[in-house]
Amino acid sequence: MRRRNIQCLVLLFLAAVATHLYFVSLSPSDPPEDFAEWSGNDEIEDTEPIAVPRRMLAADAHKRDAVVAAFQYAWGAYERDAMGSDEYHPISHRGHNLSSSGGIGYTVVDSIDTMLLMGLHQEYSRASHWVRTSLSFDRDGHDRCFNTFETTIRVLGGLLSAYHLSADDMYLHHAVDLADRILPVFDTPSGLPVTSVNLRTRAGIADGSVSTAEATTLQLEFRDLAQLTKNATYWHKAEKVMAVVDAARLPSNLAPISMNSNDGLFIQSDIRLGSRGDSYYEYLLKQYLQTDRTEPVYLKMYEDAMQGIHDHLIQKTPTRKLAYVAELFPKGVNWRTTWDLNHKQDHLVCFLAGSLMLGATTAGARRPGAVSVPPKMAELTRIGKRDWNTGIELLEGCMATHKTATGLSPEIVQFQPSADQPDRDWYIKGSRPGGPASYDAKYMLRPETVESLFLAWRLTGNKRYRDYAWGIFESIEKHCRLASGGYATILDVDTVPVRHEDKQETFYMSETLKYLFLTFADESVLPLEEYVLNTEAHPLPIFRPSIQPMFSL
Ligand code: DMJ
Repeated sequence: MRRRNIQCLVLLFLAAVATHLYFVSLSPSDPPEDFAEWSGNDEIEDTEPIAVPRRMLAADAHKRDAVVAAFQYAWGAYERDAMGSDEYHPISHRGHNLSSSGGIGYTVVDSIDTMLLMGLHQEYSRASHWVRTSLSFDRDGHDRCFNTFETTIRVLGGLLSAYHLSADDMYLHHAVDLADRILPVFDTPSGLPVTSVNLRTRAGIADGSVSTAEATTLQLEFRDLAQLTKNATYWHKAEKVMAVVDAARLPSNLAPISMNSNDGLFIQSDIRLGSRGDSYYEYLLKQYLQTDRTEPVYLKMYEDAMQGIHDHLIQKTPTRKLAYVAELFPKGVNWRTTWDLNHKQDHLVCFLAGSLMLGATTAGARRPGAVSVPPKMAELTRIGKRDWNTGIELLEGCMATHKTATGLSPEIVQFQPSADQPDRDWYIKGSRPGGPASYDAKYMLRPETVESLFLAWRLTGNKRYRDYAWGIFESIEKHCRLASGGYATILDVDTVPVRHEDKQETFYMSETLKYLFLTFADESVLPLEEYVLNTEAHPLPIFRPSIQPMFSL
């Protein structure tokens, strides 16, 4: 009898070990079956949702501090070699300005709120001193101009979030100065902005077309400034763009990537969630959230766009069923067009996974503010559940693209089988492990996957996402960190030892390290109920507008 008991115990032990090993062995490309149910919390749909009090997500202090140390390493090298320069080349130890007459704070301003969130007082005090003594927008720029979108998301966004987190008026004064210099870009026949601006002469540089993402990713910043200053001009200029885009919409509710700033219509061009398209979709949701869900017009645009994405772009690979977002190429002229599906996904698209999850728990909540962590399916609308599931699946698809020699994902992936890579159902165009690398094979310290992992962690509390984020951080430490200081782009994610390119992108300190930090920090450092993050990860507070919006349903 005793022997049988011992046998039973041994069998039970072996079964427990096998179960444990099974779950540990789940790789990014092998999501558990019925993944939505696993990650969320499915319950009977008709149950009335009840707000469940919950414990705050606590910090993982060891990992959080490692990310802070990485930020100090990146900033320290920049400060040593290139303090005040717009861009940083860590291998040649030099900076570079977008203007021959001096920097406009591209890197310094972009990094300040990360220092504030991380509690880096010494770095912050030197950076704010530079802003106080050296920042000027009285600059011509190379070829006399700056990019409207990049200047807005990095510098205006950075100044606004620095103001919100520090309450130092200096940042607000600079933000007003910069925004006033940018405002002339909206003086076009349609109201769509032009791509470039001369900050010194305060003139937009007209070139007829503007990318959709660039035109529609200025709104959080200008609306925030309007709310702070009570100057309605900022609001209405940015808002007019959304009315123009809404009027130009295609029946699919998807947005081609180019617009004509004269007539306000789409130019026949690709449809994609990657470059030149991405943050149009991101800001539909975030504009709705920014004003505390008081503007249903953005909810409608967002829901319509997400329907279009589900109808036309979301795909799964035939073998491993990896979810991804394809692109559409137009064929034909003057909109007598058929569209070809292209199974290509930019790293940039990985923002969509977290954005869909955030949308599901806010726009897709049956009762606003009454969604558990992780959400119970009864708390979400039908569309909310669809978006939640798609977000989770897309995130697994993005993680599968990290199955490379470096553990880092390439700039562009083709989600199609290739004879060279039988063990994964995607490949990098023009590249072969160990061979010459194409542009697509780079990892340039981009944030989009860790941005989605941060949101997934916050919205589920599931350690799986922290583990993924930590894996990416370790790979960055191993392959992108330079012994001489700073971090650099790597040329081919599939070749080790890696070769570097002489560039530390500004979004590494403003976005990638901030999202990693927030993933391991205490939730109270930045509660999602109180802030939206602009597309450069600058947090802006949620508010009820004191300015009367003019664009509505
Ligand atoms: C950032 O400048 C912003 O996130 C932008 O919206 C897209 N690209 C980069 C980071 O990859």
